[in-house]
Amino acid sequence: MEAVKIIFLLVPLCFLEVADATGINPCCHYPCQNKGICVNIGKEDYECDCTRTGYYGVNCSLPSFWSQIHTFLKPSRSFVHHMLTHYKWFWDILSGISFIRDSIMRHVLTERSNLIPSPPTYNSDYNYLSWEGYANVSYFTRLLPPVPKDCPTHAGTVGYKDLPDAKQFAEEFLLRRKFIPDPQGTNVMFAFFAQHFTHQFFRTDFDRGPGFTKALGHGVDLTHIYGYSLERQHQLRLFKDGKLKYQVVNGEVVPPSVKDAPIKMKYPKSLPEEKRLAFGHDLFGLVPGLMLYATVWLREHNRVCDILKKEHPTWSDEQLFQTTRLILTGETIKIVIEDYVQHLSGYHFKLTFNPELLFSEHFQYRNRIAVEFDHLYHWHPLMPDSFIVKGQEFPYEEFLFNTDILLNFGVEALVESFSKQRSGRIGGGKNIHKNILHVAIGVIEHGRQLRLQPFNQYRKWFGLTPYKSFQELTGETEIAAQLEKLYGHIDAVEFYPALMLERPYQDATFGESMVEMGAPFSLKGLLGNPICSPDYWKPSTFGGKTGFDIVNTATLEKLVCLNVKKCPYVAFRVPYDIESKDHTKIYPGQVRDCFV
Ligand code: FL2
Repeated sequence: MEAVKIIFLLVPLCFLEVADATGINPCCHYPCQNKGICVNIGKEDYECDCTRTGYYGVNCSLPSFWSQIHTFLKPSRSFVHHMLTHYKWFWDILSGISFIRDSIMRHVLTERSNLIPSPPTYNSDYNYLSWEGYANVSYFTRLLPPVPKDCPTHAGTVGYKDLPDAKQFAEEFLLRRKFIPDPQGTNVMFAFFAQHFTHQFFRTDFDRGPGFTKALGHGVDLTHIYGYSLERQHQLRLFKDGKLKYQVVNGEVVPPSVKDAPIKMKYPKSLPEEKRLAFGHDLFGLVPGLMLYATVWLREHNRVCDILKKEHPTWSDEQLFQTTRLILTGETIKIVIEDYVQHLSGYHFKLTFNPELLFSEHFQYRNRIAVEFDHLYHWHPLMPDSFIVKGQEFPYEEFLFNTDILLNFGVEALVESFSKQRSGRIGGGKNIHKNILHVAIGVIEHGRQLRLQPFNQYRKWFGLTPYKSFQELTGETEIAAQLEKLYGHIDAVEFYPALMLERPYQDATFGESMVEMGAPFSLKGLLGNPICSPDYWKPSTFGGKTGFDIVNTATLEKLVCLNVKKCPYVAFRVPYDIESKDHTKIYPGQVRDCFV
């Protein structure tokens, strides 16, 4: 009886074509559901290609038998998220049983990665599949094709013709009034890690436009450490024992100055040459937090070179360098999954980096950075109002491009200070410091130039239900009403603004969409790395068991503490009293034992 009812309901729906004689490109209505592909036929007609969507019908809206079963059995995302972020005792037990832990992790990785088309599909100039779009890696890829140029509104057919001014929008909804601390206890150490790590693959080529990238490796290639051209890499290398160039200042190993490694770096004209440090990434002189990570990774590189050289005294400089680079790539991925994402997700389930989990699955070891991932990752609310180093407060003006902060305070002091300073909450709005608000404005403007599809279209792509109202999006009424006035329709809300203004999860850094959209890109990028493939993932790739062990036991704490004299407090969250859950309580002078 129930099934008959469903069929009666669905049949009229599915044959209801988007028919209008208005001359509007019918694909502007997004008629094709469930990832069906909309193809124009003539001027006013269209066809949905439902191949392998699990749905059929004119608009791919009729589920196959298995799709119905699947939908019926699938728990909602927010339920899964609730489970994962609560019941610690339960996850402690599950995480302790290795085959269960492995099955869950395998499930997480495959489910998430399957949401990312691989090989990649569209880019900002090709809203249909093309060889150019596939082969031209100067483009960021796109999950969803651009909104057709002939649509009546930016969102397709709904919403107002004119969008709110990006600057006014940012000032109204994104600008920080009073610092909102992150409820998960995220610290500035995390914020700088995010910035340092992601800038290896987010390098928009503004000369060509917001759809282009200068990071042609499209993933974790460590070009931010080694330079993005062979020429740059060679300038940074010592050509002895595989090592990188360095200098010793105040008894500390730090990156070389541009005198010793003459490469192009972005610094203000006033900064003298000997204070200009040389990094793989030309912008890493911007903040001491980036300089800090560059210094730590430089030391780590040279430390690993020493270890490899001891085991392989006959190896050339080149082989020592290349093998060390692969080891550091592995360490990076390990730390990102098990420390960084572990913290960010707030999950009690213990995440693991184990490429072998995917060897029994169909998985493509390749990655292409999507422009949506780049936009989503503009986490500028993380940045605090000012930076506290050893009790001394630095406003932005004194902090930016200040290489003296690294040289005078040293790695230990910076790590300890950044680890104890709380960062801002990303989601929920009104938390971007005025000095960096222009970056968010830029993202909104680029999103428009790129004709990104509206937020709800992305919700659907990621298997989430589209929001039905502005109240549902923001979880309140005041901002919701203002947004409604500006956009007119919930289906017209833009991608980045919605991610920032979505109601965050309870006591969390951000809301459902940031997790559900960020995780697939992130995990695909991490596990899609060639070192995770069956032919690479073996001890010999990393110079033998010793190197492989370095990868498999890497942690943020070891990364820092094996490269300093006295181990500071180092974590991605501020220290807190576990009993009282009080994130603001800091143990004065908390110091851990050194590993060495
Ligand atoms: C945005 C989201 C993530 C990482 C970077 C940017 C992210 C990745 C993974 C997960 C959560 C995230 C977790 C581990 C997940 O997918 O679990 F927020 C299912």
